Amino acid sequence: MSAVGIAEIEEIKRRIRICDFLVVAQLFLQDNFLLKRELTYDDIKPRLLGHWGTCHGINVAYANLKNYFKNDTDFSFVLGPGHGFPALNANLWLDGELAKIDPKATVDEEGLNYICRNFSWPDGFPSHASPITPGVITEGGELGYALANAYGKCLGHPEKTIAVLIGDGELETATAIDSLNLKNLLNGNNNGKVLPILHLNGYKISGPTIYGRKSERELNELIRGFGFTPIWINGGNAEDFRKALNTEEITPFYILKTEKGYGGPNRYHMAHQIPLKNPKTDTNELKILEEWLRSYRPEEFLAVLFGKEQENVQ
Ligand SMILES: Cc1ncc(C[n+]2csc(CCOP(=O)(O)OP(=O)(O)O)c2C)c(N)n1
Ligand SMILES: [Mg+2]
Repeated sequence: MSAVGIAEIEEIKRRIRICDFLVVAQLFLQDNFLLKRELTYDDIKPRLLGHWGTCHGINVAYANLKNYFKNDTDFSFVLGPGHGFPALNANLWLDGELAKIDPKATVDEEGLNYICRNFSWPDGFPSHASPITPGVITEGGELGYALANAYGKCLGHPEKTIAVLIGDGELETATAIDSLNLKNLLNGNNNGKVLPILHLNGYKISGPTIYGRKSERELNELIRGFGFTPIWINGGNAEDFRKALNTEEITPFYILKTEKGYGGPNRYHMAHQIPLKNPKTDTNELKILEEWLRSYRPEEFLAVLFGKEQENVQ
């Protein structure tokens, strides 16, 4: 496939911006989702529960992969860190996938309000991916199985390509690291292709990851030792992503390097879960939250989005 064009880069960036905004809106807001007026304490959910830190990286991977594989109906995406559910749900909502199984999740203002209000909410969406999420058959809280699932899905299906996003903390689990050996079982023409993507954001909950602390050379050698070719992708860059996906290497292993919580408010942005604890009672935090939400310029893309109604926004 060719290099990524300027228009496509703009589309990818816009999609990431929409989804990042939707993540923050789901985590914090119970009203005023489109910021049509100034935020007030009443707009904030009473109990803040969900995961911020991993979400931007998921949105980057989702947008770039979706753009690249848009004409391949045999492509699928497996998401390891199920705690990144607000990002997954944002993408599924945007594409109208959620509306197929949940008629209230329409791709319009009402549907947006619905997914935001009901995230991590009694009788609403849980904080992690779960069987009510399209394409999810397990509870998404346990790390380690993504890669093995993808290899299993490819077994006997040469037409399939499956990209798997694996957290760098997740790769510390015995299940995940040992699953790299499955590559040796799936060689040949009878099986599909798995594209592992390590989400190297350097942290797992509040601690550093082992892979984040290894030198680039050490990590490359580890990956080569499993028989893969390491290919690095700078998180924010669509050209790098496209170049990486265009590789002619037969066994690529992608390393998507992002800053945990990229785009979040200063000082708090690396938070694994909620970066601002008290926007419901603290004026300063409420102000930071409002600036953060407005930094995605929701009024620009939402006008375009709802102008298009149900159309698939690439
Ligand atoms: C098997 C297992 N062990 C521990 C946990 C607890 N846990 C939840 S999230 C998390 C950190 C995940 O870090 P990483 O895979 O790097 O994801 P990200 O940084 O993208 O959030 C851990 C250890 C878990 N969910 N599953
Ligand atoms: Mg991590």
